[in-house]
Amino acid sequence: MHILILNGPNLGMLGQREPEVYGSETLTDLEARLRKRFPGVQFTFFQSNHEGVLVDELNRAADGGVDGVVINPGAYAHSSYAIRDAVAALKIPVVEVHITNVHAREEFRRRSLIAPVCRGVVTGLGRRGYELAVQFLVDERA
Ligand code: CA2
Repeated sequence: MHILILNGPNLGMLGQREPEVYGSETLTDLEARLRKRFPGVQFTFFQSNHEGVLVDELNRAADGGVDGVVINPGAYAHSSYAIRDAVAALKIPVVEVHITNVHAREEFRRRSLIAPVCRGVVTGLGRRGYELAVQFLVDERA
C-alpha cells in the first residue's frame, strides 16, 4: 500500500518554532515514526510552502500508484480553492489532518475548504492525528 503524506506551508518548521503550539517533534521525526509504526506501508512524504506545488503533487497522485492521501494543508485549508479542486478530483481516499484543534483557535481556522471533499478530518490530536489517519486508510483498504 502506498500512502502520500502531504504537508503544506510552514509545517517544515515543526519542532523548531512554537513548540508549545505544535510540539517539539520535527517533521523528519514525525515521518520516521510513521515509517516505524507502519513498516508494511510505502510512504511518500512531501512538504511545500507553495500552493501550486501542492496541487502538482495531488495531480501526480491521481495519475496512479497512490492508494490514499493524508494532507495537512496548513493555512491553505482555510483559503485554497485550488487545493480543494485537486483533492476533489482524486478517486482515492483523502484524510485532512490538523495538529491543533482548529475549532479552539481563531475564527478563521474553523472553516476548511478542503474538509468537505475529504473522506474525514482529524484535528487537535497532535502528531498522532497522522498515525490515526494512516491507520484509517490501511483499515479501509483491508
Ligand atoms: O494545526 C495544524 O496542523 C494547522 O494546519 C497548522 C497551520 C495552521 O495555519 C492551520 O490553521 C492549522 C500552521 C502551520 C504552522 O506550522 C508551524 C510549525 C512550527 C512552527 C511554526 C509554525
